[in-house]
Amino acid sequence: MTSNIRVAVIGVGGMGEFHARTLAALSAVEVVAVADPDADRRRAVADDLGCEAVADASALARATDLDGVVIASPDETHAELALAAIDAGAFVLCEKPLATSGADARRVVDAEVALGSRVVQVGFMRGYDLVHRDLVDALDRAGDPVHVRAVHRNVHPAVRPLERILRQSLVHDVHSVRFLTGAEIVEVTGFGSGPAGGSFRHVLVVCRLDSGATAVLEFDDGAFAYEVAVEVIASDGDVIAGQPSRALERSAGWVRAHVGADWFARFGDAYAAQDRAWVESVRRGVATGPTAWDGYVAELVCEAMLETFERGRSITVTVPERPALYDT
Ligand code: ISE
Repeated sequence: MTSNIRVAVIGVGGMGEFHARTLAALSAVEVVAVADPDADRRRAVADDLGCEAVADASALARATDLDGVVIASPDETHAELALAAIDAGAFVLCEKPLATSGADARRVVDAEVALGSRVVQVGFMRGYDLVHRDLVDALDRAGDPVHVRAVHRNVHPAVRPLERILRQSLVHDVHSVRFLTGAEIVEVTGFGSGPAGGSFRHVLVVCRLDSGATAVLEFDDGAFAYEVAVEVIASDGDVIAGQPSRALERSAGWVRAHVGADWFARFGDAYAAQDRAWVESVRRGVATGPTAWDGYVAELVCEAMLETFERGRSITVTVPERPALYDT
């Protein structure tokens, strides 16, 4: 493909607007339309980018003159929009979660398999983060992963339902465990604490992997600052990836460093690198990065995590056989 790639962005809330602006700044890309149910929001972004503002997200996903569609709308809409875009012949960058049920995520996988080519990338962006890439390099020398400790802290003033915490936040840690170990999570046991009323602030999920390794996902939704850290204990060494180091300010009896309260400060570069990689894959004609299969398996683990909290016992995750399309 030599001309500019034509892209639409569906959903221009925080994340979608970031994608739209990041993509519009790339020389090889033309953002031709944005969709959002909020008329003021879609108009503001469209006016800034000089593109069309569309109210009907499904119609935009079905448009046949697009090379790529970015899906950053509410989670429940992801799978249907991805299916529509695949059907219309576009490449897809879909924010996580790929779907809000294993069955719907599987429909996306099946659509790709029927097409016979990979066209979907799921927005698990940590693999584009320098610290995580460093971690992967170091793991090559550290031997076989034996245990992963994934720490994830958010600053959410309002209590989120557990289902949102799992599908929007812990789903990243599930993906981290999978891509750092190359193993599947086959059993989960969940523990939660505070506040009362059907959700939790702290969520702890202990996982058993099919390699024999273990993982623990530690999540806090009411933290003082945004943080993602991961530690892998391996057969020949340990690898730890914490917060990237920031300038230390020493004054008036304090030593402090800015951390930030949201993920853009920590992962802005990774999101931008992910978007550039996606554009490159669209130009080359085959999706790269985290696959629809990764999104599907992560959703199966999310369903099992919900169940462990509902039933108060360990839940087995059965990962079906992976289609050959996802072999490389
Ligand atoms: C958010 O949607 C993200 O994708 C962030 O990376 C994650 O850290 C946060 O927990 C999610 O809510």
